[in-house]
Amino acid sequence: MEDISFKIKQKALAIGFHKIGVVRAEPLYEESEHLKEWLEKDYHGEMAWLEREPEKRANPKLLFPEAKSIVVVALNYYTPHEHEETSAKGKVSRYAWGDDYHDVLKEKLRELLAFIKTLDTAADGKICVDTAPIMDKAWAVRAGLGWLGKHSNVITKEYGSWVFLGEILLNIELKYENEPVADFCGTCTACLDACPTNAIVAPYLVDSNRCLSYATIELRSPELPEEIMENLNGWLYGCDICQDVCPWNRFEKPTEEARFEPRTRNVSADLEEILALSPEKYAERFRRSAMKRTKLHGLQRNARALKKSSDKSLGRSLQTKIE
Ligand code: B12
Repeated sequence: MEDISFKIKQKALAIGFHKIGVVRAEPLYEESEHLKEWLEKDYHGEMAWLEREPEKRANPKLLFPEAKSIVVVALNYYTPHEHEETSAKGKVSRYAWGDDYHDVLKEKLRELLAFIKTLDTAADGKICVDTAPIMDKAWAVRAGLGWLGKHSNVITKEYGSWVFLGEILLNIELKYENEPVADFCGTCTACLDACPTNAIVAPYLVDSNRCLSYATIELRSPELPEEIMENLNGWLYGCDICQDVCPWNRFEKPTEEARFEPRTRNVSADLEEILALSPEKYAERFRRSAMKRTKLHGLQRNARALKKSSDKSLGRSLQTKIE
């Protein structure tokens, strides 16, 4: 068992994961209480899928009954590029610049599971990345990959919070030796202070209804709420403000994963180009990209909102000039 756990960790690093931890599969009692409270406060907004079977989301054995262990991984997605601050373009969040992380992580986790099956022929597992009813961040914290930041994302000492998370639920016992990482946020409130819509309603607690990332990605309404539109700060898809201001992200390191390098014109997208996109062109440009999640009408809604808000602020600045 000792040997298998060690070999799995070695292989995971060889496959390209940046951090790995192994934990016992068991119910997440404390986290599930927080999840229930969060759902009761409607902090999940229109993400109805988060209401479905919350007990399964907090108990891996309900998701994969044979589960005994969970292999948790983190993959660095930081690439050394910056956004352009111009009203003609819309900012895309770092996590969506390159290829869809779901595909990249699942491919790597499949390779790792296949390797585990060579070590123990009785081994079987379930791969989870983001969309599965499981709490990726809670397991990353339990596995000692990092701590839960006040912006509610997992922060690692080595790569900051620019990491994707994933798991393999396994039907074999392994050696569990991960020490939880202390919370190094301390008294810092940079993320809470910087969020233009006060979506981080309390340390570690995000109200999605106020979050620019939620509004630009998950919200399906034909127009963005007024308060969001007035505070878009140039974001077309997703939002990185709470991470950009985090002092722990000064330890960011470029990833070796070439598929996370930005696609052309995908860091700051030209708004006129987005508004002129046909469904065919859209499908071609965002093939195997996480940006597909908001669909063409969502992306063009966001682009219209950005144009409207920049025209408004232009109007305002011209008005002040006249006065
Ligand atoms: C729903 C969701 C969202 C929602 C809601 C975000 C949220 N904070 O929950 C929205 C659409 C807003 C969102 C946005 C983003 N997301 Co998202 N999202 C998810 C998803 C699918 C579920 C998260 C979840 O369960 N939320 C429910 C709440 C209740 O759980 P929680 O956030 O862990 O909250 C905990 C704390 O609040 C804690 N708590 C409550 N009170 C208190 C008090 C104290 C004192 C303490 C210590 C703790 C505590 O209890 C809760 C449970 O442990 C996960 C994938 C997954 N399956 O887990 C990805 C995931 C969290 N998202 C991810 C990313 C990258 C993002 C964005 C950065 C993308 C972007 N740049 O636009 C933003 C970040 C916004 C933010 N600051 O959270 C990554 C985060 C990776 C990391 N390093 O942590 C994940 C893990 C996907 C992945 N597999 O990589 N996301």
